[in-house]
Amino acid sequence: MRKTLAVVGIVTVAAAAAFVVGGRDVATAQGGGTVEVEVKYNGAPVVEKLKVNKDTQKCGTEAVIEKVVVGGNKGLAHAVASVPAAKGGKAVKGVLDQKGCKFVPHVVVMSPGELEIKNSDDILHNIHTYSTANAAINKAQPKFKKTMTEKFEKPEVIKVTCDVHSWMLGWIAVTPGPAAVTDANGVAKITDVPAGKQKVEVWHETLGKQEKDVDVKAGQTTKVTFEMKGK
Ligand SMILES: [Cu+2]
Repeated sequence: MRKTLAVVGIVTVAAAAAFVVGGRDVATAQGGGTVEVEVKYNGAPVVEKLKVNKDTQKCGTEAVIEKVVVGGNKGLAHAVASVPAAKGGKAVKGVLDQKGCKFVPHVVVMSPGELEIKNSDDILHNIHTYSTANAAINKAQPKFKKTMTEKFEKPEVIKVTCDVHSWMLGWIAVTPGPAAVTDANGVAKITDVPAGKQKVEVWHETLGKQEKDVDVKAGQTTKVTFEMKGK
């Protein structure tokens, strides 16, 4: 009897999950379509390692700097896929953390506006941005300052480093249109893209930029593949 009850419970949970997914699909259909971007790279990963002798209780004794991350099926991670001309979509607030003496995520996408910068490490970090369209920032974030907020109003990809920990490197992609970052398999799903002909742009920190035309259909997923070339 108990077994039967447990099975009923699982079925109910599954039905609830299906309902949520269905609801999301309806929302997408109203807002436009989805562009599934696959970014491939034929070359080898680029990883640099550095000995660390500072704040080792938080940072560890070795920093791994991943410049080109290649995952399953030659997928390129940490690439920004965006539709820059499709303005007026849902605003996305960026959140960037400093955790284990790394910027997490390595690449954060955000709409023009506010970025929440966290310090989860309980040690001193320093936010140093290299920007041209937005004002550059060079600000200490002591361990007691768990969160600070900065404004980036102009579209731009901004390099961010920490002057306390020389290996820390991250990117802030301020995008006017919908955008997403590729995962470990090189896939990024851009949702709420207006239907019609759109230019999809892919950017990677060392492999550069590429552009492709995509015909987006409302309520549907359009797939497009990019192949980044080594330099
Ligand atoms: Cu730091």
